[in-house]
Amino acid sequence: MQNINKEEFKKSIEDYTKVLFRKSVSEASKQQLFQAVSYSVKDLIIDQWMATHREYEDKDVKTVYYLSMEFLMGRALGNNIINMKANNIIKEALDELGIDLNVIEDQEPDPALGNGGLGRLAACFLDSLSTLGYPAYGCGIRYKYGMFEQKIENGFQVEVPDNWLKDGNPFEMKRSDYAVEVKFGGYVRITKDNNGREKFVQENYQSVLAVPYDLPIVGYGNNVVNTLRIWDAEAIDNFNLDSFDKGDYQKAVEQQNLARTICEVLYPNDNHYAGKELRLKQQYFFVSASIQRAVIKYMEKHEDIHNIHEKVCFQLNDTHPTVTVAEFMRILMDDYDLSWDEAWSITTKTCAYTNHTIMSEALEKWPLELFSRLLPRIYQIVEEINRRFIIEIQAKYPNDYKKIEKMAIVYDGQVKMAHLAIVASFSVNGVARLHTEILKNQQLKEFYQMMPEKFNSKTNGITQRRFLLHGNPLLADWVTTKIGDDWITNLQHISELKVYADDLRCQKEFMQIKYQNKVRLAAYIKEHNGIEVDPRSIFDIQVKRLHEYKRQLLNILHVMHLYNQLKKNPEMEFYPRTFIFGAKASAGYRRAKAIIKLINSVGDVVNNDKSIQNKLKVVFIENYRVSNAEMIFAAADVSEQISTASKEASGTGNMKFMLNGALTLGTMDGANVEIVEEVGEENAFIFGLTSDEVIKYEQEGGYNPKDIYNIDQDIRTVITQLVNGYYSPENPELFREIYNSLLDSNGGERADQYFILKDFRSYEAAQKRVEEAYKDQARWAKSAILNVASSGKFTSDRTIEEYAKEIWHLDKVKVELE
Ligand code: 26Q
Repeated sequence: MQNINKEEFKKSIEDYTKVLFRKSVSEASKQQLFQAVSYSVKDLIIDQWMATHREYEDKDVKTVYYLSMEFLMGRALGNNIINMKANNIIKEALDELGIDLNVIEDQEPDPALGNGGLGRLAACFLDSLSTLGYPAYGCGIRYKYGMFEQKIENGFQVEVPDNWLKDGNPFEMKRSDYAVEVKFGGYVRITKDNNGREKFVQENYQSVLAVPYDLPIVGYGNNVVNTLRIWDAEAIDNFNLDSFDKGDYQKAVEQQNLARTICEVLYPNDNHYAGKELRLKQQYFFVSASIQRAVIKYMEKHEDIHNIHEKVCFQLNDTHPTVTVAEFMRILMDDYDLSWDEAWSITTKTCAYTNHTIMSEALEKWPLELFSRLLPRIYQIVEEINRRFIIEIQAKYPNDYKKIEKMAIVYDGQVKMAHLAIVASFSVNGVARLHTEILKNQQLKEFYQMMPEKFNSKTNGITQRRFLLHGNPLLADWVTTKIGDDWITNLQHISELKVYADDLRCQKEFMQIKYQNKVRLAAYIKEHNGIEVDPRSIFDIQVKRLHEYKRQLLNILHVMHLYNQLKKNPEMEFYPRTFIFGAKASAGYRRAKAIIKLINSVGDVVNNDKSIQNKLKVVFIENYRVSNAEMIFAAADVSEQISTASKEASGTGNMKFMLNGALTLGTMDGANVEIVEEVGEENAFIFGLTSDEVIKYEQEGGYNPKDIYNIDQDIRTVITQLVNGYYSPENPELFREIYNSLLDSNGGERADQYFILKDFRSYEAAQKRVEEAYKDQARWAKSAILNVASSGKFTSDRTIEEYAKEIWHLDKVKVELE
């Protein structure tokens, strides 16, 4: 590790406030101090960053390029300081300057270049890659506006643009010398080269300049700094806007507009495909730039392109970067004169694909018309991949046209990106064991039967450095006092805590820490929501993107039911409970937004009803994001993971809650299955249909929720309250759509397609078990400690080791500082 000199660091901060803002430390604003501190930290990172890349070049290492439309990084300053193990010294330095590090950290905008799970997973992976010493680039887009900021107005979600770059980003580094051109549209002219071979030339295209910005990814205490490279688009400036030639002028303006729009904004869709032209432009833009650079970099060190797969791997984060396949083929054939077979052989040894969802509405299928117009050369290559693949299908399954219908890449006027990704990749993985099994046996079964060797499972993980060490310092210190600090890089060892689970004093200490974290969250809620919550009540939390399959609706319907019971019988046994929600809904997802309004409406009624003596509170935390998530996980007693079984590929919030000692209340879905396997069913609350049962119902065309509605009086009461103005007297029709979705089928959509009424009573029973368990504080504490102690499997360090060994075949490096 590098030695940090406190006096020099203080001087650096003083210098930066001067140079950047012409101010002394005492005159500078908090935001200016954040900038000065961040630049000073970046200075400390630079030598490690350079040393890492020198080592990579010297050893000519194999590198993974993690291609992702999303990187949900969260704030960098605090994380960088922690990973440099510079927390204490920097705190001291700032103290001496009269600056509070927490206040400074709070000035940083939360870089939100992602929607939810998939983007945050990419961020955790980068942290682990650096910490483990694996050579890697994250490749993505430098959106000018990230995930919108959510405001709640009168209970409704309102989206506010997230101008995260307005004060500049002190950690980024523009690399203009690495800019490349990316071409769109036009047509392909076929000519012959000197040897009579066909050459494909794209003509009359529009292009933009892709300019990379690099962000350092600091490994924990090991001098390794990898790079997150995010691309911005600039106008190509070789066109003369003063030109009198009308055609040129028009084209120059169009190119400028293209450059302005491509990186403007992140699509706020989560698990939902929208066939927008700009989205495809974004995909090709960052993919083409990343692949071009990867090839140039390789060729700087090697004579011949034929062995590039020995040094380079492209990991596709879902289908969003799948044009990688065709772009790489294009470069190999058109720029390096390889034959189809040579190019195909290399491509299929370089690309690997991760599937993150089985939700059919998330599958990317691009209309041929759009795809071929925007990417004419890429489209030709996709057609040829498809043609050859269909010949393979026919050879293997003669006369079986069903197979072609199910597996073709180009079919029904669409390009099916998942099929392209599978056919061109040497590895196809799911993100939890159950998810991978569903892929193999249901959703991708034809592909699995034809190429079983490609399929593998990599259960997701999370970084304990952000979600325990940084987010929950009290618990982190407690763990370290008990078992030492090895868990920070070897989470498996956290199982050593198990011996303390039965120890009364340890249980008390643990519950005391949980209580303090609940006090911290209660203060945040008081400040942001104006709601008073009791930190002694059970904190029951569901935070994640709002989606019907995640069933926030089941949760709030159950709250409505509890409230009805309390009203009927105010003296009933009832342990005080605070139900906490946090969720952004995609801007165009009407039903999801109605559910947010419902949660807030129920909160308004319940929280202001004196007759229930504060036993029940409902809080909706505005603008849920990485920075407040860290605090929320730390304060949770109950972790709500209640998706319809088979729908949640993995979930990663479930792991963050577990690491912070919350007990899972969940269905047997995604990684919940493996969580329960690790911690034991007696330390979790499992309910609901199994994925097999759900899949069986679906194959039979669903079930009839009216049977439940007719028989079950309590459920009927709750459902009726959706439309009788009980929670929306000003507009009783507000929740009509939700009501209808639970009882009636609609077009292709089944009634209650996510089995909310079907699982309601089972959920209620599990909630009763939660209450009983919590009353026995010793038993609860034991279970909570066992959750922390059993979370070792769910570190992203383990996940990345598996990817590195089984898919990427990377070697670790050691970086020494001179
Ligand atoms: C697709 C096309 C057009 C616009 C947007 C999209 C789009 C964007 C984001 C489609 C899907 C996503 C995000 C998916 C996602 O976050 N999936 C989650 O991935 C996690 C990490 O593997 C899992 O833990 C979750 O279970 C899964 O839902």
